Amino acid sequence: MNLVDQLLAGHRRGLARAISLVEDDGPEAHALLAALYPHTGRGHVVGVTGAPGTGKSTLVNALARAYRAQGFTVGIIAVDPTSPFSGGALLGDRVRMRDLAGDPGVFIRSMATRGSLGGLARATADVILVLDAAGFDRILVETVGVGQAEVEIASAAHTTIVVEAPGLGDEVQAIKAGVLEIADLFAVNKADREGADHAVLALQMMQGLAPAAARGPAPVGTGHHRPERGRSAGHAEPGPQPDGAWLPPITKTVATRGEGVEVLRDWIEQHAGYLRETDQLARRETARAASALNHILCDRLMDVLLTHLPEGRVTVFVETIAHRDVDPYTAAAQLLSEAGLQ
Ligand SMILES: Nc1nc2c(ncn2[C@@H]2O[C@H](COP(=O)(O)OP(=O)(O)OP(=O)(O)O)[C@@H](O)[C@H]2O)c(=O)[nH]1
Ligand SMILES: [Mg+2]
Repeated sequence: MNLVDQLLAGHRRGLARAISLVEDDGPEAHALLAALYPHTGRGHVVGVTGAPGTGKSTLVNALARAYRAQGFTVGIIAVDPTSPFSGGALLGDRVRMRDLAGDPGVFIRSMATRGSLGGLARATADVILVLDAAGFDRILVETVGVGQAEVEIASAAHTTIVVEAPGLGDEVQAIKAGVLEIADLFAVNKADREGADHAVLALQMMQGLAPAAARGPAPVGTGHHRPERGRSAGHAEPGPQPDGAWLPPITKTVATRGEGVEVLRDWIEQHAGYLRETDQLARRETARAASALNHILCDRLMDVLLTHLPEGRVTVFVETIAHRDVDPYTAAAQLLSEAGLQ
């Protein structure tokens, strides 16, 4: 049986091999992805992002269990742009392995950067395709932080959960990172700790919902704030809005105890339904396709450029730009011209 057939038949050995292949990004990988592509598009991809230590791994673990309880299969990808290791060397994943090990309905893969962050985003998108083709119903992708690479990785997800935790200067972090733009759902994790309600209120205020005094914070796992008290026009319920938009719900969770996690899972499913029922899914798929093609073209064009230039030529220009002897636009034009590409 060839690798594609093995993978489509759900053989684990094939899966692990296929993932290693696409991580290495050789010609074989491209042939494999081409063969798998017609079999993709079924799995729902959930990005889980947030500041270090907010409990993303624990939450992903708990979500995987909540999905397994409903019979869904789950692929997990842990992306750590800061770690030089890959292949399950991350602490959070060891915790996870112990918990979910031996369940054939769960597959876990850790990925770390070996080259550029852009390369990591590309590799992550490809591994998602492999897990999708292998038939995993839900694919959970954990990324640390909220930098450019994470935003790119989030663009590969259908549903993005931003995880906040009390005591991390949540408001400042959230606003700085522009999480409102990428969040479909908010999880205020570590809700067993002081300050969780404050984090919920801060998020609600960022969403333009309600002066803090008007409403009490929600108990763990209710899915959102209490909407009744002090409610007036403009204080919308979370989820789908009359104008077709989606207002990200805020769920308090205690990932270590699994509290609120089923509510979070159900919100993911609601969001998936919302995407299907509106034109949003098609729009996201188009955005994903554009981003994938963009990455590949950038990589390829860079390769082409480099093969047309003498070794070290780009570095020379970098130095001259740094010394202010030339500006980057002129340098780029010069390099393209030297390579015969412009
Ligand atoms: N009190 C409390 N601790 C939690 C909760 N969830 C996670 N933790 C703890 O927080 C610590 C960090 O959890 P992780 O799941 O590794 O957090 P993470 O966001 O994946 O961390 P990085 O991947 O390093 O960014 C661990 O010690 C967890 O046990 C929670 O709901 N309540
Ligand atoms: Mg983690």
